[in-house]
Amino acid sequence: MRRALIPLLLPLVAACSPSTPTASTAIAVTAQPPKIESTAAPATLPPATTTTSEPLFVEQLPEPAGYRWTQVANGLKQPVDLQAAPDGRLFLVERGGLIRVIADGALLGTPFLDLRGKVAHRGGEQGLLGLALHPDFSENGLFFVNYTDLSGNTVIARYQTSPQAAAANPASQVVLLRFEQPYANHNGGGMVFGPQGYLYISTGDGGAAGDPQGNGQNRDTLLGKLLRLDVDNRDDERGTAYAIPSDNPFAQGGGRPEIWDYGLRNPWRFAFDPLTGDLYIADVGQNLWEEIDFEPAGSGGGVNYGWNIREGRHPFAGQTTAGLTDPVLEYGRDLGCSVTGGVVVRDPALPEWQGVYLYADFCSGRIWGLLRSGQDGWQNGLLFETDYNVSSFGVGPSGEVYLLDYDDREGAIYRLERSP
Ligand SMILES: [Ca+2]
Ligand SMILES: [Ca+2]
Repeated sequence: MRRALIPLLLPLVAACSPSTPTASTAIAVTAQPPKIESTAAPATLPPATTTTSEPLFVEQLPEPAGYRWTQVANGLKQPVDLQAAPDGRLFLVERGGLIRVIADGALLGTPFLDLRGKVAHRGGEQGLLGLALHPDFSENGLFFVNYTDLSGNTVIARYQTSPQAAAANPASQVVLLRFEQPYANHNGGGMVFGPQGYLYISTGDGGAAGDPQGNGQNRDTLLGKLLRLDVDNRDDERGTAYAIPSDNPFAQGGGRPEIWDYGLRNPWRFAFDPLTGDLYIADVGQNLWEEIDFEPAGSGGGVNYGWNIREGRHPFAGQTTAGLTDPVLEYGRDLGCSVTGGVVVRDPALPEWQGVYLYADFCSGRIWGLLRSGQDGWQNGLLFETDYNVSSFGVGPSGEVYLLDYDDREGAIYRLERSP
């Protein structure tokens, strides 16, 4: 079976983890971490540590035996995203189209929003895939969703609610962007507000295998990209309910003005370090290599991450390397089959984790840490071996870190904590 035909969120994969993880399971490291080369970072990197204040990054990855993933909710149906409201609520996205709520530690029966009538979730990769709350959500009640509609095409839509309301008004939908998906898979799905308050959206290459349409390298399509929109303004000239930030790399031409980066295959999840503004993109590979791309704060965008000329650091459809940015990390089929991008830990309760970028493999359940180390290098280490199908990570209102264990019925949320 061709690797590309294995959906990222293969429902049957849940059958591969028959044991339901129990709460408060401490998971020991039982395998050697993958070997990665130290990769020289771009010259624009700020120092990884500073002597004038608290270090931005710990010097070593933490010893994982002192930590555990504690279950905080279960019984979810295919959870794929977690976002925190400023008032402490957690919004959980179920792939079928519900946004559910955890309030005061309890999973509520009434959903925050029910999009099941608008969302197709055929195969393993369609559905309600991403949620982002406006940075001023507590004042304006705006939030944004990314889903595949009943025709399988991608919709980016805005909703508005009273910030404290238990449920959003489904009639408040304003579609910002809609674009055709030529195949059912590779729909991206990530939605994150960046340091300047612009909304970043990850799109897949459209699907099938090997990017047959060449979308990753085609700057005239929104597929295979990271997009960057100004959702606080509209563009009456172009007739869009969003505006193009004037410093987007192709705002003046050379490609669709919404594009921030390109050459991506299926960047399901990406994250900014909230302290440094650095960007981490986890791009799901084709047959051989899963990868983590790194873009330092202050990048002007327009970065070409290589797909489909390259898969990871290896030739795929071509031999050139000119103008292409390789990942800072890759791993092969010996360690997993589908990377799930995580978050940079900035939990004040876990100072020994400061600056560690967590990521996982959906198939193998392995969870690694990637840490900027010194001026120009990286540490990477296997931290946890689990039987979770990690579909996403999230950050709570206090900076606490969660992971989502994907399952058709027993989907669960876990929080990273120090072992007692
Ligand atoms: Ca697609
Ligand atoms: Ca790449």
